[in-house]
Amino acid sequence: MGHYKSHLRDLEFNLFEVLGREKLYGTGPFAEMDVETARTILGEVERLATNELAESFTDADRNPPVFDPQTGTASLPETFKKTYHAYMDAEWWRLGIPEELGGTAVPNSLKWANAEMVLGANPALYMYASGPAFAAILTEEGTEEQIKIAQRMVDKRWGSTMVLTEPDAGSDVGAGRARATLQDDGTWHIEGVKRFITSGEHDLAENIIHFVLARPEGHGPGTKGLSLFVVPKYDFDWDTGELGERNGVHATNIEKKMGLKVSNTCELTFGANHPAKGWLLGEKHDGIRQMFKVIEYARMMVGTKAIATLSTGYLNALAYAKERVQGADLAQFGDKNAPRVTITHHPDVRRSLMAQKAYAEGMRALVLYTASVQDEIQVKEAAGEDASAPRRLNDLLLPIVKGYGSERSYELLAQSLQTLGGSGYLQEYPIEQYIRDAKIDTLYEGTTAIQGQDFFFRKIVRDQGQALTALSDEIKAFLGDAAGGEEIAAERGLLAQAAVDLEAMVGVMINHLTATEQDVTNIYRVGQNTTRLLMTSGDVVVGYLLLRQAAVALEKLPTASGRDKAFYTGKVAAAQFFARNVLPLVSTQRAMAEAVDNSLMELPEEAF
Ligand code: ST9
Ligand code: FAD
Repeated sequence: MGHYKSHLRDLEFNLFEVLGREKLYGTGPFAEMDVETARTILGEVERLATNELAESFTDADRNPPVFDPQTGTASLPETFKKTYHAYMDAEWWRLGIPEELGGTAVPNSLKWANAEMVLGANPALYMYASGPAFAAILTEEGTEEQIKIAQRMVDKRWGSTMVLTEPDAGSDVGAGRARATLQDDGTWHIEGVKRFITSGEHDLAENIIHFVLARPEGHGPGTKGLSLFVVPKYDFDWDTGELGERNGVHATNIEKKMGLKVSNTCELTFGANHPAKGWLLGEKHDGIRQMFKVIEYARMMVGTKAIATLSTGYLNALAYAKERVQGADLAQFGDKNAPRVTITHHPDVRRSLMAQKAYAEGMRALVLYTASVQDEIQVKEAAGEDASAPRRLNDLLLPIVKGYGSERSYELLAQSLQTLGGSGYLQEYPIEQYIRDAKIDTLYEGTTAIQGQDFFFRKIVRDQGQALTALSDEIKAFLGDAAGGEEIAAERGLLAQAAVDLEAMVGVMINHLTATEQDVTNIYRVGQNTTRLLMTSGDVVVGYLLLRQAAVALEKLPTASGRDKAFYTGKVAAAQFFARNVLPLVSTQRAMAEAVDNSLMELPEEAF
């Protein structure tokens, strides 16, 4: 048995018992889909993930690729190549790829449910395998002619990258200095150094298509002056895909990292000795908007990766705890001869396991709930209807999935490790690697600080609170229905109070923002609270989703038996635990947000 422990039962519970995804099947854009097929796909992906995909996870960490400056590449370990080809040959990557490129239309909820298992089993694999997903940006934003590139990418299974970051332009993408110069033949030459580029160089595919932000000569400063260019590793015939000359983009270094070691993180140098030829994506200089389509996808992916890792971390910890015998039952503290028990008998271990379970399952619910909002966008757009409301809601939820999902997963993975005691610290178990591999999730695709700012300034203030109000109304409607009855009445009360406190927090931040009209330094008070708001909002949404699940479970429990009974009982327990142990903290967060002054900002730097 490999390291990866999936939770297919919970994925299916979310999709079919809570979110009612089956109602979309057989209609609209998903006319070809039915529940049985969906369950078969999930089962097959689970089998693949737990076996072939998980197989190289440890070996590729212990024997990571090493950069060879002579050849300018870092070959991937054979074990990982085997995994990669097993995944590509199984063809599940076609789910959600545009049909015109040979993909299969599926609701995003099904796509992300499958993605969770792949990302949990072998996260770097998903990234190396995302060339066909990248091709979609060409179908949406490219010219008629450029759609040929998309088709070649899919047919030839080429790799792909998103290329934004530079040494002096990380969070501040607009500080990028890479330049683009128009050539007489309509192509562009890119010059500059990009760093930290995932999958920027490898030997899994014969070609790599880079999507690069660079500034054309004479264009303005900041992100709005950037354009998006398609730059291949090898030039190629757009009709046949036959490879031509090596293009002037080269890996000049590959980073040595804390974790996710098999994922090559590359310094890419463009146009040093030889021109790096590229094409402007589409016909307009509109790079940052176009790149954000990729970023939105990648932020969803990073959140899903983090949460998938926590889930397998928890399930590994649980399996260990059920076996590990240590100490006597606390209730027998007076008896030195009391029998030794498994650690699941200890209240403190139970507390920690339940925290891991509640967050892992609550954040899975968050991912799939967000994906279900994306389903709604897909359905409405296919029907030619206005999809702005679900779009706004999806926009609001994305920083929670990414920022909150990654922070809480990293935090709770430490508890998964703790459950194993000293053994958790050993490489014999997967959790130390999970922690190393998951740390990156709070950093790339926009750090948590950036997610917090995006959440407040763009997704709440700029949206004039429309999506937030819609979500808050949804929670109020759930509370109004008294779903789940008496059994979870107290917990619904805790959710209601947390929702009030959260609204008040937003209110105080808006007041601070408004007060910048009198004194601009009030913006610092907002800035001290943006991450707090993001994290607190995540707790409230997860609390809501867990209680929604508990209400469904309570309905099913009277007729459930065996494993189902245990599953539903666990659902109610997780929701109650979360409501009792996490939601009351929202009041404290509110009080802290209200009390924020600017003393921190007035403190001289030397005092730190
Ligand atoms: C990275 C990669 O870290 C790590 C993993 C790699 C994995 C690769 C595999 C992934 C698979 C991908 C498959 C592809 C599938 C594609 C499918 C496509 C169909 N939402 O606020 P302003 C835009 S990569 C949407 O003034 P600043 C918007 O156009 C590196 N759009 O920003 C806006 O204009 P307007 C990741 C947004 O102050 C414009 O930007 N690096 C959003 O100029 C300007 O907005 C980062 O993530 C949004 N939320 O710049 C950088 N926000 O307002 C993090 C902005 O007119 N830094 N736009 O609409 C930031 O995000 C900064 O906030 C900043 C600030 C750069 C945007
Ligand atoms: P900085 O921006 O310097 O941030 C440093 C600290 O300051 C952070 O804590 C940050 O939150 C904080 N901070 C910065 N600005 C602000 C602000 N305005 N307000 C509040 N806090 C702020 N990039 C790509 O383009 N493509 C890739 O494929 C890619 N893959 C990556 C893979 C790995 C393994 C790594 C490590 C990075 C990757 N990146 C990639 C880059 C990644 O997106 C950046 O590292 C990230 O955006 C942060 O930028 P930075 O590292 O320069 O940190």
